[in-house]
Amino acid sequence: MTELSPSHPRYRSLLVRRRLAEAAERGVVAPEGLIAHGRGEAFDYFLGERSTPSARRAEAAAAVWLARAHRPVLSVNGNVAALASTHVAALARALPKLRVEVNLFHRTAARARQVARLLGEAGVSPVLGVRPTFRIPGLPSNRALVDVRGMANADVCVVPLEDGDRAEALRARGIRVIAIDLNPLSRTAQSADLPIIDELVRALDGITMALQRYRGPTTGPFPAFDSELALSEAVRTMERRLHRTATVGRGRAPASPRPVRGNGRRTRRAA
Ligand code: PTJ
Repeated sequence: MTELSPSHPRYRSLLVRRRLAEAAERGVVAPEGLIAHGRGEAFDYFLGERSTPSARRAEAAAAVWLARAHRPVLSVNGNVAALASTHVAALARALPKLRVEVNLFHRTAARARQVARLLGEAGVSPVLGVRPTFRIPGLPSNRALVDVRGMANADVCVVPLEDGDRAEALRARGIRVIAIDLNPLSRTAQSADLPIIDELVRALDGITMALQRYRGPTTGPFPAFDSELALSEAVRTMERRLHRTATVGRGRAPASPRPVRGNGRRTRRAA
């Protein structure tokens, strides 16, 4: 196996890739999950590989929604388990009422057990979703298979690294959806009540820290969140960075990019 040198400029990224590749060999991550990661990396590159102020505001807002929820649930797929099991466990410790549920698109019973085992080793207990007890109506994929103690009856659900249609199906059941997705153009991000456009680990840690600081009420109404603004701010950040890169270094002073008009929805595109 190629040895990774810490002096490599993209050492951290190489480490994460290796971790995912190994998890794919063990069957925790679906082969498609590696492709999904590459897409995420590209968007993170555009964002500057850091949490933007807008993402931090979204994480703080998500913490308030989760603190006030009666039955909050965090959905975990293969990529999430491989990349962030310990961060999921830290979030569950900060919010003991949070239920953690395995939910797989490329579902097999063996993969569900493996994902649950990784979460268990990180300290998550209980882990729901290994033996689904309910099917979300109108959703043809295996993502419909959920647990009555978890997602089927949640009031707030965190869905990181999704593939599109489940956010809409959850919302149709009256469940508030918090999405974590680096792609502000994805259908999940666009249809979520509270899209967090940030990298998974940074987002989970941001929510956990905000929860640890939170001293407000743990019941009551959910404060409004402007999802369209959050999406357009992410698009603008990417646009600005790309514009700067395209002009600086070619002897031209960077001019201000043209502002995104409207509410960012003009960039809507299905993932
Ligand atoms: O484990 P399974 O069987 O449930 O399958 C999981 C995958 C990820 C394969 C499945 O959900 C899928 O195909 O997802 P998509 O449609 O590729 O969407 C994943 C989204 O997550 C894309 O918009 C990526 O940009 C984004 N993404 C990838 N890695 C990260 C990310 N967002 C935040 N943090 C990341 N590390």
